[in-house]
Amino acid sequence: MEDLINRIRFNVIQGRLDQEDEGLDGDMLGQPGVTELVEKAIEKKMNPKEVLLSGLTEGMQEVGRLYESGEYLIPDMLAAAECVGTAMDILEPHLLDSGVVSKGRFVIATVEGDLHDIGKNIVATMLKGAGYTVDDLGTGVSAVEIVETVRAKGAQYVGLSALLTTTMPYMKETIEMLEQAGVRNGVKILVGGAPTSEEFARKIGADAYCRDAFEAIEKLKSW
Ligand code: B1M
Repeated sequence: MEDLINRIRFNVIQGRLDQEDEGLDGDMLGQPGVTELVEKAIEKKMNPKEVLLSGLTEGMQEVGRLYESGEYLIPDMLAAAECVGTAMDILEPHLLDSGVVSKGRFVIATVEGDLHDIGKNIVATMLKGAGYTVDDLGTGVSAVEIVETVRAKGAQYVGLSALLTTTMPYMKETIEMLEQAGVRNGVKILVGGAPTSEEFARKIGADAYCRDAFEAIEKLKSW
C-alpha cells in the first residue's frame, strides 16, 4: 500500500498523467501513471484521504518547492497540476463516501473580459488537493454570475483572477456587488494574477492578495 502511495507521489512530481506519458526523465513509457495508480488504489479499497494527502498533496508540495527553487518551470507545474486535477475527479466521490469533510466551499473565477486561465486552474486544482470544495466558474465571468453562485452555493471563499490591467477593475466591481447583495461579510475574498498586488488588494477591499497557489493555501490556513 505504502508503495502505491509513493508511486502516486512520484508520478505527480514527474507530471505523468497516464501510461502513455514518458515522464520528465523520459524513460517511463508504458508504466502506470497517476490515473492508473489512483484507480488501482480505489480498487484495492485504500483510504482515499491517504491517497489525497500522502500521494497527491505531498507530491504537489514537492512540485511547488521545485518551482520555487527554479528547478521546475511553469509547464512542469502544469503537468503536475493536471495529474492532481484528474486524480481528484476519480477520488472525489470516494472522499465524500469516506466522510472526509471539506475545509470549505470556494468559488473561483477569472473576471469579466479576461480569458487567461492557466494560473486560475492551477489555484483551483491546488485548492481541491488541499481539501476545499471548488466551484470553478471559468473565464470572463461577470460579477453578477459570481454573486449569484456565492449565494446559491453558500460559499465561504471567493477567488478572483485577472491577468490584464484592463480587467482588474472588474475585481473591484465584483466586491462592490457582493457588498450590495449583502453577502460580502460572509466570505473571504482572495485575489491573484500577475498585475495584482498586496496594495491593489487592499485598495479594492479584498481580504488577501496571493502571489501563487501556495500562498493562497497558506492564507487560508492562517484564517
Ligand atoms: Co495574454 N497577456 N493576452 N494570453 N498572456 C499577458 C497577461 C501579457 C502580460 C503579455 C504581454 O504583453 N507581456 C499581456 C497583458 C498586458 C497588460 O494587461 N498590461 C497579455 C495580453 C495583452 C493578451 C491579449 C490582449 C493579447 C491580444 O489578443 N492582443 C489577449 C487577451 C485575451 C483576453 O483575456 N481577453 C491575450 C491572450 C492570451 C492567450 C489566449 C494567448 C494566452 C492565455 C491562455 C490561457 O490562459 N488559457 C495568453 C498567455 C499565456 C499570456 C502570458 C504569456 C502567460 C500567462 C500565464 O498563463 N502565466 C502572459 C505574460 C506573462 O504573464 N508573462 C500574458 C502563468 C500562470 C501560471 O501565472 O496566471 O500569473 P498566473 O497565475 C499565478 C499567480 O498569478 C497566481 O497563482 C497562479 C499560479 O502560481 N494567481 C492566483 C492567479 N490567479 C489567482 C487567483 C487566486 C490566487 C492566486 O485566487 C485565490
